[in-house]
Amino acid sequence: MTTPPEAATIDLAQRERQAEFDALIEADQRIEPRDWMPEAYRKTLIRQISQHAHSEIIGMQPEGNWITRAPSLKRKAILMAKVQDEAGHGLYLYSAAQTLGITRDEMTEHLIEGRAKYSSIFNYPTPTWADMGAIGWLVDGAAICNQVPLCRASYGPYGRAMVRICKEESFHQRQGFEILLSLMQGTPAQRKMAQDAVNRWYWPSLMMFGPPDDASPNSAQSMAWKIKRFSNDELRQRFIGMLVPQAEVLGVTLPDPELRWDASAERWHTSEIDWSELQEVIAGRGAMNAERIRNRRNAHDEGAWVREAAAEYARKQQARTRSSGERRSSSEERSDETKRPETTEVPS
Ligand code: FAQ
Repeated sequence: MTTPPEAATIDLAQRERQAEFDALIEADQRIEPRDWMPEAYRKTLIRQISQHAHSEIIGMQPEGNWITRAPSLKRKAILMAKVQDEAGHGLYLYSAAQTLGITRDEMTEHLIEGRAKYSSIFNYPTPTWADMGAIGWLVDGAAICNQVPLCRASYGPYGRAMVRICKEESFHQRQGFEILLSLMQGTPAQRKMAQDAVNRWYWPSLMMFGPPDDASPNSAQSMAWKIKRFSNDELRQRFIGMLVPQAEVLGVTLPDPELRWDASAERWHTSEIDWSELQEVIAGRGAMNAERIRNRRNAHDEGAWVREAAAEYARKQQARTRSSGERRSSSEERSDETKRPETTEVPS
């Protein structure tokens, strides 16, 4: 059977586009929204970027919970700014995902219907002020470890969003460290509160990097496409290496009696991570999953009038710009007509 000539042409064009895409990836160049990309690459990016955006948006809740109860005006102002930054990160990331052909409405719908994933870490409760310190130090610390390499992600809009986000995350991590340091220099009750928060957030923060490499179905392809630059386990190891000296400065104990540097293997030896806990939380059965989604859905419903008002305002602005544009172009036409005899005059 012979291939019809049009099919052969399409096939050739497809192979050429794929070769161009592969060459860009190979040369460490950026893929931009205008470029052709394989469908699976586009879908993977939508999956990862939208999950990331949802994480930032849901991630506002555990700390938002403490804004009214922060122990001083200064702490309140700092926490409010941090939570606002997270909203901003979510918006950059939704915008990056939108360049791939999904709408913000679709992503929001997936989230509030409980169909979208977001980071497991935000499904744990925040019962004490020390949790704000532990979130900053451990959760933002893990986020930085994971996200600095994403600044070099092969997809341009994602990489560029990550550069701005990482600058703010490093400030967030330091403010968390500073909360814990103040508590550790305080009364025995404050030190106990700080250690208790570290005990509760340490293991979940290690789980943020995802399942171990041999159980991570997406890693190999995402690394081949240079979306991810390091595997989940490599980043987890790097994170532990960052925490150990910082824990010493703080005077807190990382809650793993087996934690030690294994010089022969050149890696941190840890106790076995409880992967069943990660699976349970990802499946929606963590302590706070239902409440986080309920709050997000309520906020979305209660914000309907704001979206309607903003859309109406945008519509009116557009109509005004259009009609003043029309007025301008018709008056330009008139003034062109009055000028025409001068400019077109042919000297005799
Ligand atoms: N939680 O094959 P892999 C922040 C899912 S932002 C929930 O290894 P991949 C800032 C995964 O999606 C924190 N689900 O997947 C902040 C996949 O499911 P799918 C968020 C998880 O994509 C701080 C399946 O398991 N950061 O903290 C988790 O190659 C403070 C198999 O996993 C990002 O999103 C998990 N922990 O690697 C805000 C960074 N782990 O989609 C407020 C960007 C895995 O096939 C306060 N994302 N899953 O159905 C990434 O780097 C990657 O997507 C990973 C997962 C590393 C999260």
